[in-house]
Amino acid sequence: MPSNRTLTIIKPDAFGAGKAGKIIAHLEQGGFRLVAARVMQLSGAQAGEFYAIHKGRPFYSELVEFMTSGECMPMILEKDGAVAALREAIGATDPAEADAGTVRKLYAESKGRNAIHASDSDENAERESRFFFAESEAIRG
Ligand code: IDP
Ligand code: MG
Repeated sequence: MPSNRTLTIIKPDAFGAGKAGKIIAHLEQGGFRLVAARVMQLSGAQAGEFYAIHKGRPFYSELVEFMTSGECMPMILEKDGAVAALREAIGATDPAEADAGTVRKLYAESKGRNAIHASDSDENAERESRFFFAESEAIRG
């Protein structure tokens, strides 16, 4: 996974509310290019494994329940310095603390139901991308 790619998920709150198109347009206008995308509903096992790093945290079961509550949209995005650029574009975890113009400020409801996921390192971007996509599914390798 080149370091100009990262993994995002439009979460069930935003996808279910029909905000996927607006969020993708916002990201494209911010210079991100869509490399791979799918629509799916996560099983409890999938959400638990994806967020295994948070196992034991007080919000873990709420997070797994939320992430399995409806369809979501995992995507691989490409931009120079993609991981840091996307973290900046989505804003703080809690939309109340997110900067103006960020995806979470614009589209998130709460700290839990916060519209979008973004990988936090190149290593996790690689792991998370492989969680959802085969290497052959990401265009241009
Ligand atoms: P991040 O998504 O900004 O990287 P993390 O701390 O990695 O934030 O937490 C992962 C996800 O867990 C958050 O996006 C949010 O959906 C959920 N979460 C984090 N903290 C809380 C909380 O205090 N209450 C409820 N849900 C939370
Ligand atoms: Mg995180």
